[in-house]
Amino acid sequence: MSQTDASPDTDVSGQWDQDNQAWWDWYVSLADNEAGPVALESAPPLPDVALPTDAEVMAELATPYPVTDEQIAFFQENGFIKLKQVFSPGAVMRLRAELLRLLQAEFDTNPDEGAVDRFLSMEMVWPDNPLLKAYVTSPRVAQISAQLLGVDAVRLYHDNVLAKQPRCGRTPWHYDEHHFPLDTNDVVTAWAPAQAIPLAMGPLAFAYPLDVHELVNNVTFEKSGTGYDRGVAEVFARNNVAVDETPFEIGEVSFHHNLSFHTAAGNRTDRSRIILANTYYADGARVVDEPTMVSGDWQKFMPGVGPGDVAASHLNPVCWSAREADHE
Ligand SMILES: O=C(O)CCC(=O)C(=O)O
Repeated sequence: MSQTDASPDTDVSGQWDQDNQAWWDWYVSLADNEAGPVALESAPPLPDVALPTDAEVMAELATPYPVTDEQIAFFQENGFIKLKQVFSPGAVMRLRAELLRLLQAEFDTNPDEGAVDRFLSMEMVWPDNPLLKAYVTSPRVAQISAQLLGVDAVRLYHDNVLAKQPRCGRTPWHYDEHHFPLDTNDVVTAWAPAQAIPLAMGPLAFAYPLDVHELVNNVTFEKSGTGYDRGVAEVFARNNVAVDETPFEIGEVSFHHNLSFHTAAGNRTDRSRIILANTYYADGARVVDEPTMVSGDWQKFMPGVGPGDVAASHLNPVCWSAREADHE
C-alpha cells in the first residue's frame, strides 16, 4: 500500500472523527461496482431448527474444535481458512435472531425488508449482551484463532456485526493490516455468517497465497473514488492471482490473517447477508505509534490505551490462553 506521494486524497494521517457506521458507509463507497439495476434472486430457505438456550450456546462455544496441523499449515501459507461446522445450525439461527433484533432496534428497520442497499454495522455489542458475549469471546473460536496464528494467547480487538442488505454492492479489496492499529501481524478475524451464504449473497473471498499482498504494495490508497479497488483487482488479474470465492455452509466460519487480501461481491439476494466478525490478536501486542483515519473508531475498542501502549484494556479480554487451558 503506497503512501509515498501523499495528496489530500491519499493522506490518511489523522483520526477518523465520525462513528463506525459512517466509516463503513465511506468504505463501501470505494468499491468498484458495475453500473445498472441489480435483479434479486431468492435466498435459500433458512433451516427449520430448534433454537438452543443461552446455556446451550455457551456450552457449545466453550467446547474445543479440533484443528489439524494441515489446516494450520494451510492458513499460514494462504492467510485464510474456511472451517465447517464451527457452529451448529441451531447456534447460527440463534445468532441470526439476536443480530436481527439488535439491528432492528439500532436502525429502526428490518434489514431484510424494504428498499435497501446499505452496509449496516454495529460494534461493541458484546459488553452489554451476555448471549453475544458467548459468541464474541468464545473459547472455541479464540482457540482456533490462537492455533492458526501459532501463539499462546489471544485478546479480543472488537466485534463487528455487519449486515450487507439486498442490492448493497461489493466490499472493496483490502487487507486488515491497513485498519488495525496494532504493531503485530499476529492478528486474525473470525468471520462467522449468521446464515448460509450462496455466491449470489457475496461470500467473503480471499486472494492467496498470503504473500500476494506484496504485489499491491505500490497501489496508492485513495480516500475517494474506486481507484484503489480497481488498482488491486488489475494487479491481481495481471498476475493470475488465485481467489477463493466459494459459498459458506451453515455453521462454516472463515479465519483471515491481517495480511490476507479479501473482498466480497454485492448481495444479489432478497435477504441481508448478516455476519459477526471478531478480531483477535496475540496477547502482548502494542498500539502503533501513529494510527491513521483508516483505523476508524479504534479508541472505542481499547479505552484508555494510547499510541505505543500495550493493547490490553478491560474491553480486550484474553479469550483463550494455552497457559490457562493447561491448568484446567
Ligand atoms: O463482510 C464484509 O464484506 C467485509 C468484512 C471484512 O472485510 C472483514 O471482516 O475483515
